[in-house]
Amino acid sequence: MVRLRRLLGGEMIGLKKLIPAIGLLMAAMPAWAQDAGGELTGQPTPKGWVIQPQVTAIGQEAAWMHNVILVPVIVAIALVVMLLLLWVMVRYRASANPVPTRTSHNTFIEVVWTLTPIIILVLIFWPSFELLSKQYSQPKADLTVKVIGHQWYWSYQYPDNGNFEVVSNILSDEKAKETGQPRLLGVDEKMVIPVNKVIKVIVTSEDVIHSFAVPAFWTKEDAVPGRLNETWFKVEKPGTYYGPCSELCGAKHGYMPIAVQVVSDAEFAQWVKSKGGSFGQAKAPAGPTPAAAAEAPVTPETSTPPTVPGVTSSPATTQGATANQGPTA
Ligand SMILES: [Cu+2]
Repeated sequence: MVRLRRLLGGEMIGLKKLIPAIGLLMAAMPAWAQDAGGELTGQPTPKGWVIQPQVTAIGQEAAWMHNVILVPVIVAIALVVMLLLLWVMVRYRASANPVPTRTSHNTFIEVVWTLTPIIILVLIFWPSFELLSKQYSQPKADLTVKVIGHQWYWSYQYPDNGNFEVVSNILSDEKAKETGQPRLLGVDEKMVIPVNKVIKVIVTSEDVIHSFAVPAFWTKEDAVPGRLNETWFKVEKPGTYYGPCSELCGAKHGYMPIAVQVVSDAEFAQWVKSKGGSFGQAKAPAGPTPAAAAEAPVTPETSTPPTVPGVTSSPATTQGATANQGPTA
């Protein structure tokens, strides 16, 4: 007890021990909070109690912001407040301090406890707003995918590639195991996108509010019926990345996983062809490119103008462009 009193008796003794402890903790925090997933990216992993390894530049920056700035600041503040409380409770308890001081103001302390939070907030403000502005300034899209939530599955439309659609349903536990996918996250048809390309994602719903979320991309966007929400990502690493529907949407809310497969350009082209899609540019209806020639829906539109010689070709062309472009127009 005497020892404890001596320790708590002088204000500076406590602080001298406290500051290095907080410093150590802050230095150790980023190391703890990194790459708990190991080689398993894009899905929950055993002992993975921190953020998933990020595969987009925005995600990496956001994870850094969380691990290196926010968590250490939160831990340090919580520790300081907790230790101050403990110190006051022990040092100034009624039996140890029978005559309380009547001090009501201390200008120095008031300046310190006003300025310190302001400085901390300003330090957080800079990286935070920079990150926010990056998230909302979308670069020019290389590919647009329209994501539609349904009770209880997802469908993905590719308006840039002949507007084909894939419907993505959850796999049973056995099927997931067979195909080497994680339980409750495996699907029959994945959303396939090319690597290192800016993907614009238009998110909507057919029935109730769902939410399209892929933790490894740092992406979460609500799917609201009657509204087109928009987000984007540029994935830097090929692989399969999983996510859950992140808005309570009914009985099978937990059974409509999202699986995004990121592949090379060549593999993506192959996949598009296998789904009946094309690489024709919808904005150039005249002069079919070699890639566009294979696609059936484009040809009727492009062949219309010559059959009506007296009339300007614009209505047919506009119709063709709109039909192919869909929601990107
Ligand atoms: Cu849902």
